[in-house]
Amino acid sequence: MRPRSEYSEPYRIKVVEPIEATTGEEREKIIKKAGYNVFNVPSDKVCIDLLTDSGTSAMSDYQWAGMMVGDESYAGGRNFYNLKETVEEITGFKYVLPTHQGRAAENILTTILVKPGKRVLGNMHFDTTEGHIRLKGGDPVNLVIKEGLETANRHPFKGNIDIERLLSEIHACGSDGISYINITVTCNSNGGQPVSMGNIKEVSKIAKEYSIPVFFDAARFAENAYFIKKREKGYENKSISEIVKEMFSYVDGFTMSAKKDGLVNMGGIFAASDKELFRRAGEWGIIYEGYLTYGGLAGRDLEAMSRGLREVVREDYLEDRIGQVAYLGDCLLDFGVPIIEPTGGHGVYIDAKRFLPEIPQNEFPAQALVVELYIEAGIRAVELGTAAFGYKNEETEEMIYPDLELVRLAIPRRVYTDRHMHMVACALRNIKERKDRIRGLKIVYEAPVLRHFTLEFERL
Ligand code: P71
Repeated sequence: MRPRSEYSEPYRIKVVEPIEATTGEEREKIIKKAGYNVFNVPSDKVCIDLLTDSGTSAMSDYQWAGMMVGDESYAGGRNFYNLKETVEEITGFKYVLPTHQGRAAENILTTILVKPGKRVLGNMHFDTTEGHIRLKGGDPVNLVIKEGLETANRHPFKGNIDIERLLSEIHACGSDGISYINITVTCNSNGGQPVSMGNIKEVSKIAKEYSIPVFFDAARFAENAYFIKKREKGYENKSISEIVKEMFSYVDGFTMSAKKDGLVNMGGIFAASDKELFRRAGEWGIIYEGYLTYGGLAGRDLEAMSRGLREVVREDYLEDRIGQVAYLGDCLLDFGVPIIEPTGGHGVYIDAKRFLPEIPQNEFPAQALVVELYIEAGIRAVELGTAAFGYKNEETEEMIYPDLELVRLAIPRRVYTDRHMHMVACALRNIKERKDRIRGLKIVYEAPVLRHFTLEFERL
């Protein structure tokens, strides 16, 4: 194993959590009983859990210390004011509403901005955002650049919005036909790919011209800023904080799942610059989440979030974080495992179509690989392919398959070491050696909505 760089992690470890070992034989039984769906596997039967980077990160001693100074007053607690001050300092937004997680902030935003029958334009809306837009009668439209969907294309900003397509959407339905524009930074759905400052600026300029509000889905804002610093001309000597400030200066507000770059296990934020819009958001916030100064969270959670947001914009932290993701990607490429390149901010995405070309999409190649990875080494990944996004056209009864058939290895922040990453790569190398013997799957149980959480399969 080669170390990833001459530098080491910018932290040392004070508390550890044991990982219980299981045998391959046990895992065969467990995954069969789970209907070949890793969501049904108890987490203590998982060795390395890469299901998600959301809410799974390790808090610092400073964040844990903050939990002890939680002010649990119903209204006006001190931790809310700390959070508000932090958010204003980092993003420039002074109207801040805490929520219990990201989708709750999306619920509020879509409730006030989505007009039935009107479109919401974006690079690629995340599932929960898309769900909320549709629930309010809106029409989510994805306008990511074409390079964003080509897994081997090494474009530096594969999360960018296609400006030509954006303009033709606006010309086709007029600004009245569009509720708002939503830019997801980084773009989760195609590999945690960043959006460039140039693209954010241009989208914002066009939106202003047509009086369309622009919001960020800011779940991974700091990781996006790091890529801008590393890849965009003119930003190499700017600090992460300066880049973050500039990014947020181009939008009218944001929703944020703080479970990612907030470095907390639970929490979210809604923020906006317009006082009237924020007042309306607050009205819904009170009904859905709780009073304005706690939004479904305990005071101690607000303090941890406030401290996490200050830690996440540190460059040494980001260098280590994104470096670890790139390291896993490099190990996999060395072993000849096809992945989305370049690697993004929060995980490595394996291209199952290229890895298991013999298994057709109707036999769930990405899910079959998720199952193999669990059996091989107790590693839990998540399928982002036919199980998650395939559906039947109700009129024609025809199955519609997604373009991308991916297995996501999402990496929790500050949780696993490079040796864990190396073990993941070795497990995939072993699977590659016996991949001709891997069989596809068929569905035996399926729920009507969000089926991938509860699907049950049998091996073919
Ligand atoms: C991820 C998640 C968590 C997740 C959510 C739904 C199904 C499976 C896993 C959540 C996001 C996200 C973006 C860009 C909003 C949310 C919702 N991601 N925007 O990637 O990535 O945030 O979970 O706090 O409600 O595993 P929330």
